[in-house]
Amino acid sequence: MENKFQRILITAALPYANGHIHLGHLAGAYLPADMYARYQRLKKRNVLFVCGSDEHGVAITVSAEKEKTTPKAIIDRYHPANKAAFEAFEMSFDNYSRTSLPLHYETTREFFADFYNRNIVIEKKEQQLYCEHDKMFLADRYVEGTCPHCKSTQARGDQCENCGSWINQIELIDPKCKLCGSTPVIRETSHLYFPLGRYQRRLEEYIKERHERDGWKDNVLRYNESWFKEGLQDRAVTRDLTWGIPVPVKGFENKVVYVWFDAVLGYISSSKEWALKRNTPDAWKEYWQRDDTKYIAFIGKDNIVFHCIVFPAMLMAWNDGHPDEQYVLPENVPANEFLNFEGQKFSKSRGWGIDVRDFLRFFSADMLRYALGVNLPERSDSDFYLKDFQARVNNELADILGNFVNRTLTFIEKNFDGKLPPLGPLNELDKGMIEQIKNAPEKISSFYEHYRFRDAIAETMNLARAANKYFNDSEPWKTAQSDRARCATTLNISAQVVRALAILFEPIIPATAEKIWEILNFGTLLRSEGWDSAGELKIEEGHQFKKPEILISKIENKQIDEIVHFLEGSSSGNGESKSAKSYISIDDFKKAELRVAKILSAERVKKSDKLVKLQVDLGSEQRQVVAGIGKHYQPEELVGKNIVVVANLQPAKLMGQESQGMLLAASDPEGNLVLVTVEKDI
Ligand code: B3M
Ligand code: ZN
Repeated sequence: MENKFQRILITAALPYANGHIHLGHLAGAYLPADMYARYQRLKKRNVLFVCGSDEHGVAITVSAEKEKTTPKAIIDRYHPANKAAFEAFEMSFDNYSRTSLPLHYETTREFFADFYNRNIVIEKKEQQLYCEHDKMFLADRYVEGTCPHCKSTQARGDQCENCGSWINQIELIDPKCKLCGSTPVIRETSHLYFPLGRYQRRLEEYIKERHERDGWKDNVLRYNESWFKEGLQDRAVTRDLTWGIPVPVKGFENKVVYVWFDAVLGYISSSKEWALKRNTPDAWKEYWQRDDTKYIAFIGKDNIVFHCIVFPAMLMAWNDGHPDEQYVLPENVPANEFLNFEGQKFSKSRGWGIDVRDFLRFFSADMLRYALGVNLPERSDSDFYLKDFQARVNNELADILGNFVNRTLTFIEKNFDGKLPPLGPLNELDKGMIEQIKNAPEKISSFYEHYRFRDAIAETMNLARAANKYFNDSEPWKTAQSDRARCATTLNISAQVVRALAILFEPIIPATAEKIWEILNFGTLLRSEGWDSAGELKIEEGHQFKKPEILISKIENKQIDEIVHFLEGSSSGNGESKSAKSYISIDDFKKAELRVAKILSAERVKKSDKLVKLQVDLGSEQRQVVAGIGKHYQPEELVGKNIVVVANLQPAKLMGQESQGMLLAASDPEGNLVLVTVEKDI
């Protein structure tokens, strides 16, 4: 870190409070942000790390409509749930706020009114999509259609998830109202616009300068370049909705502020709330309004334009009019790509993926942090497979780190009464090991400073790996008999490495690091020496350790089976999505291609008592369909039945087996599945 900086401000994207956060969210923004914050605190830097729930926008109102409840009920359910999930995952936020707070309304109004008064935000008439059936303008996610850029058919009125473009809704091809499915008409309405185009040149310079100074990631630079190439356009920052922050401008009181305008300001509000809670109401300014603050914004790739272009432009606009209140702009925006789960994109609507709170019912936060961390989608999308997860935990966390800590302390317990033996004359192996501990903090630091978290973790685990090798090569179990002083030296150095590992692993697996400190019998005061001290031999001869305990227990196959069962149960339409009843249009229904199929053969999918693999004949072709009916039908009794399948469903992989369609079934009051069959061969 450049010396110029006195403080580090860290933000992680504010997740919408409209659903549970899942593993993909963690890998995108939260785990890297937390590792970075913990690392910087260990470096003794002055850190403020804030986040909170994003509680406005159509993401919330659409969820409310689906669940037949109010937006308020939705945010009041998911805000606490997500806050708790983050806590369980050991996120070390200094504050986790929410954008429904009055404090946040004030911040947003202050910016908005200021922009209006200074003629930055101006009124324009524009063409918008209007649904004549629902009698409303279709803001953002209320309309879906084909993306004009990548031709994905699931683009929304504000953004295409597939290619990341920020869309002007009337550019959508074949738009449809999300509520009733009908084709909207174009009507004129009036909105307030933020003149993004006016800031293009300055934004390009800003990014160039920060990139030269702090090394921005290629994926982030590429996105921004494509934005600049297209040319930045003025953007409407008001919406015809009732949910949101009312526009603080005369004549516009019936509209609300566009969610992205208020969401990015949520970082500032969260910092204000933090300051208020500690009774230093102005302390937030030290982070936001001083140019010796280094501000790092962690996000997932779909939020790049808002953090690299929109938010900086808003802050520039503010700074231009307020010489005494100069906000810092992000020094870097290290956005990650996406994480897939078992080979497929996380999808709330398809029920694919796993929520953090559910995962943590089965496994510890540290196991998840480690396995996600080694596999973060830093440069490109990456995959999370349960089998990999198990292997990482067992072969690395348990067999390398856990084993080294355990064998060192067990050996000292048995041979030296649990006290640190003296360090004698050093041989080459000892010198090599000491050299490695000495170099480790700086080497790993440089990865953290450059947002290379996967490399930081690999390098940290390498130190534990080297320590195991040192222990093996030194053969203390032999020298315990033949050369006690030699044996003592080996164990002294090994114990020093254990202490180094407690420090260096803290950003990655904080609860395990805490356990190591406990076993080392170090009070908080003695641990407070920080990151750089990991390279030194700090434990004094004679120091009494506690009785060692198993640090990380291995994951058995049966535990993986349990979570797989759980996932099979939750992806078949149980739970929350059940209440999500809303009408579809006849056109929607026509999209589903229902075909009668004869079952030719059926067999169980290995390791699953629920899934059955069927070969079916559609008349014109044969297909493989994987269905969750194994608890209700024996494979033999299925053969020959005429069933109904949705033939044009996107193929999916279930436990590694491709399914090229979905069969129809219904459940009786006891929860037994009954296949929908056709009486005759047709
Ligand atoms: N809530 C989008 C998301 O959850 C949005 C991020 C806001 S960051 C200020 O992905
Ligand atoms: Zn697109």
